[in-house]
Amino acid sequence: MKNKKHKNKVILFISFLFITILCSASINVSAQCAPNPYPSGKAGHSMIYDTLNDVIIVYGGTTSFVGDYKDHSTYDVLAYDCNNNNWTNLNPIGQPNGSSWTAIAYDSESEKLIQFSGVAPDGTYSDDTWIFDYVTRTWTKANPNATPAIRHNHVMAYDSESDVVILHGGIAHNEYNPTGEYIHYNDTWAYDFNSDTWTNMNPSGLDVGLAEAQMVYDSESDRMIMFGGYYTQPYDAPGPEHYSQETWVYDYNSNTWENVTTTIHPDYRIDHALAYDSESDRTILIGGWQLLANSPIVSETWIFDYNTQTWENMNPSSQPERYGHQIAYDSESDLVILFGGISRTQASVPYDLIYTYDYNSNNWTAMSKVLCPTPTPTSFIVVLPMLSLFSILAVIVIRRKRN
Ligand SMILES: [Ca+2]
Ligand SMILES: [Ca+2]
Ligand SMILES: [Ca+2]
Ligand SMILES: [Ca+2]
Repeated sequence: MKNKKHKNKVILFISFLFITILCSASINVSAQCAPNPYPSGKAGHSMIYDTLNDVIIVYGGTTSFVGDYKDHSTYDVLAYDCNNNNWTNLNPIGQPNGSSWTAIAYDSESEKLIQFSGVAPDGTYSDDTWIFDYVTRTWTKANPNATPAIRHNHVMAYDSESDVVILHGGIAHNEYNPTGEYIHYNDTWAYDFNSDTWTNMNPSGLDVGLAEAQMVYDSESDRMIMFGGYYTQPYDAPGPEHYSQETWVYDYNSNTWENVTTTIHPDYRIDHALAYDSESDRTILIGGWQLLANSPIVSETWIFDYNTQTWENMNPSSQPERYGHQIAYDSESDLVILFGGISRTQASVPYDLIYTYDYNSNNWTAMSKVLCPTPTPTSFIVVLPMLSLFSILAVIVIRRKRN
């Protein structure tokens, strides 16, 4: 009888202990947290939204402008899930040559990320085309017969109606040109992943090449929307004539560029960011750098509607001041996600916080930087009192049964 009572006590205590462990474990599982250490801030990185896997993919970029930015270049491939405010370092197999000021696009039909050229950490370029697969986390070098020339600060976006990636412009450093000048490209190319083919489109309408512009695809209108950038080197030459404050629209089907002129539009700029909000059918422009202005780093949120051919300055109540950042539109969450870039107050180490913008409410939100807890003695602060509480309860229950 005494043995049976003792057995009951032991079973009861083990049950409470088991429940306690389960409870404390479920606290950790449900916590929304970022990998610890949190990813470094970046500038000159590339960013797209992967529609199939509902994640923002961040590639490359530099983590610091102290000394030569190239010394701080990374080949990181990071995935950000806005629903859980969670980062994952994908630690891919293989790596392209270009890591900073390169361009990527997401082919949603083939479920592949396409990357072309850009600057490597040793300052070299290549005309490689690389393909990233999110599922296998693998980079594979494509082998097209012809490619665009080496370059950086070009733009790329994916035309989902025609299933091709469109590339425009960019520049290449003087060491690749016998005359010692920067090479400024005014070409437009199309890449088809399925046939691994680059085609020089030789379109009509745009006779200047733009570097450090931004371009997105308006899927409702089936048009590429490009804004800003500069025409000629050097990029920091005096005079606004170097800079574009034009809105250029490319139609792959008719192979034409169109200059959309509007009375109200953003001022000239480089290193701004564009994204296309498909739910609202609007192109969103954030920030940028106006070298010749009194406040060169821009804090602005503009909206372009190709259907009505109008720009609107949204003037939200608060917004991040940025350049060298990137934005991408998470269509599942209907939010624009901003990552990285620098400002007047943070000029050498890029920002690592995520901001979201909702066009429908015209509202910017800074996401909290909640780190996953590391397994330190501090976790016992939670577990120990819970254990003690359950032990006391167990003793009370056993004593009541005994009486
Ligand atoms: Ca494709
Ligand atoms: Ca449209
Ligand atoms: Ca929207
Ligand atoms: Ca989402």
